[in-house]
Amino acid sequence: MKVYQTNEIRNIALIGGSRSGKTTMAEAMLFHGGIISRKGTIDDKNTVSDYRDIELERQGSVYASVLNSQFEDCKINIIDCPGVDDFVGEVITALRVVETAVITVNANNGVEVGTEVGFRWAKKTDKPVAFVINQMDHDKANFEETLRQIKQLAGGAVTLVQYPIEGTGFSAVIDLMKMKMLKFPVGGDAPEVLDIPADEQDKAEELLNVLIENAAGNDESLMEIFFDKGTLTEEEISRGLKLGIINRGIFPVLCTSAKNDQGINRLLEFIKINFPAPNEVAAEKTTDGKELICSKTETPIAYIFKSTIEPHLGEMSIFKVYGGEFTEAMDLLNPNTSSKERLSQILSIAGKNRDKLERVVAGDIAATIKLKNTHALNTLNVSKNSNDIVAPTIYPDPKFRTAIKAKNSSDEEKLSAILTDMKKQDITLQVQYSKELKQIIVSGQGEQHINVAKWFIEKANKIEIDLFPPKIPYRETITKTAEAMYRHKKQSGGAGQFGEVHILIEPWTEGKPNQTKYPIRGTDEYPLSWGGKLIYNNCIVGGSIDARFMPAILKGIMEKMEEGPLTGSYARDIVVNVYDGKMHPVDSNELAFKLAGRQAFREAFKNAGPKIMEPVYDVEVMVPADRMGDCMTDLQGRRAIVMGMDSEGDYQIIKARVPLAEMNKYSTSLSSITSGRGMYTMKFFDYQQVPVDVQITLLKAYEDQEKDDE
Ligand SMILES: Nc1nc2c(ncn2[C@@H]2O[C@H](COP(=O)(O)OP(=O)(O)O)[C@@H](O)[C@H]2O)c(=O)[nH]1
Ligand SMILES: [Mg+2]
Repeated sequence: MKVYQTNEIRNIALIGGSRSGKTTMAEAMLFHGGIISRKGTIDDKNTVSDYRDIELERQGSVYASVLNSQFEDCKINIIDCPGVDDFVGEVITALRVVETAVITVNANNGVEVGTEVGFRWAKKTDKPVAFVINQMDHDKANFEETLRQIKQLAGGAVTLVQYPIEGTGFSAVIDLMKMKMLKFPVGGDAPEVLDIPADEQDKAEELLNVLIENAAGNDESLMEIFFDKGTLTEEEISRGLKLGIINRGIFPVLCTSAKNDQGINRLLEFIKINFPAPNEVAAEKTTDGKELICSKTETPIAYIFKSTIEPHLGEMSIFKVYGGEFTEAMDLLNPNTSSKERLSQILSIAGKNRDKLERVVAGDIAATIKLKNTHALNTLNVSKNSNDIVAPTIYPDPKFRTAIKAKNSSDEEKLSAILTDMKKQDITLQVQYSKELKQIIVSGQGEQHINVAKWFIEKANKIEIDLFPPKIPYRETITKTAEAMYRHKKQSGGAGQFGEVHILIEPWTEGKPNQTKYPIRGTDEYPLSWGGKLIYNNCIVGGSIDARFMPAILKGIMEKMEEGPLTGSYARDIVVNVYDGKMHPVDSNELAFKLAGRQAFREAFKNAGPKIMEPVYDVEVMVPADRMGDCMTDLQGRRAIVMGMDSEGDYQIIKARVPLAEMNKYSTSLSSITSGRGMYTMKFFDYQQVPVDVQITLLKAYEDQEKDDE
């Protein structure tokens, strides 16, 4: 395969509504570029892009597929993304490495949730956007209405560069840059270029003027020419258009039928001429803020933006070259893991199709296999040359958590291996074994995201699993002082056991002086791995307990801190003063004091106004204004405290604090309240005391569970 130079490369992401035709469009683009000789379809389950079993079964994309096509001397790398919001991680992955987002809009449905979500992410990542109104062949296609909705979504920057001729089905468009009519031959291929019919002339000229004004508006020198001559040449329009596209001052609109292969050839040409090359947009940065100049003469540096696990090949790493050029067999260094790697092969990929490349230059996208310790979001440098690390892509925090367990305990090991593999290719899927909860917690972007994980485990790997709501990591603490003593005594037969401990416990607060009614002879401060502290004061007078037993008492207390007396959760923020006790000349030993310490602590804790604390999250919800009331009612049912409100366009933003225990399946509820338009983020805020009624319920649940365990 040919080696393309930086200025001959265009990188695009196909994003937008589910079922708007992204995958079909990618297929048509590959067909036009001669990458495939036969076009597959979604119905026949043979597209290049949706080749994974799960995608064939769902008849829709789940993972972004990296593909490539060409137009004349230009290589067009295409990342075909899933449209469902739960797979937004793939959209973010793609937007990171492309210069332009192509948002497909279904001409039957107009702007959909997926269109809005796609546009929002393109805005967040500051990416240029072009809209393609697809499915124009459909009986119910409504170009004008769809265009109106796109303008409503994206504003005045929306600029037509083509429009369909009405009344003939979809067989021709007027192309404003060319000022020609493009007539589509039946069965696809390059359009016939004809003069604009007389009855379209006025409309075409009117729209051309809008296009020219928008194009000139992005470049002062063009503005001058425009004022001088009253018009611009095709080349001049193109120059202004490209600048406008780059700085998001223009969102061009084209129209196609991906299924019938109409308008695709012109779309590819438009991409080549008017979309920015990788070196024509803002430079990427390293973690130190250094700009990486996209040129093949720079030091080679590449960024792995995605990994996939391919049958028979193992982990495939897909990368974009941010600087320099890479050749086969190069020695590499991964500065993230300090791992030495070798670029055994460079592959140009399109779904399952792979072509070997001997080199790949700045701006291009390619893949490699057999890297030892390199995964998504890592940087590859040429051996020892540089320690620059490309700033990794930032993904939204997970929104949906579930606990997972193999139905058959003999599958546990296999399950954890599968989860590790899944995590490698799905960056927004998080898997964590919680030692505290003794559960494996899987979290992702929504219920559908988790269901895909479930599908892989159950269908592809044949392991039966249960999913259930995760336990909540509660904390226990005390609110007042309390004393307790415990005597551990066992004297049946042989050697006995004896230990007696008297303690006073107090709540600990940061900054409060460490003092108690007993004289402190020694103090130790233990920061706890689960947050908060334990202060251990030795207040023993007159040698009532030997110093050598003090660590054993602490050990007993710690055991109870790890499995708090109320609900078995971690306890925190407590001062323990050991002020008295008794020993037996023969029977006292460490075990006896450990048990005495443990029991004394448990007794004191119960009398010290114990309370349960729960994790509370800062939640920010974005809802369409007309669903605000329902959304508020739902939040109130979740014990939310509203902290503030804001608005953004047609959306309201609610900021609230919500206990984690109440956030179970929130993404699913919000989605149903807002018909999929709502979005939210959540971040841990702090631990807060649970209300009395909740505490009572939790205590009872723990008691019942303890009884069951007995
Ligand atoms: N009539 C018509 N159907 C289309 C067109 N493009 C895609 N489709 C159909 O719409 C459905 C969804 O297409 P797909 O490419 O999977 O959409 P994606 O979810 O955006 O990737 C499939 O049944 C396609 O055959 C088109 O231009 N015209
Ligand atoms: Mg698709």
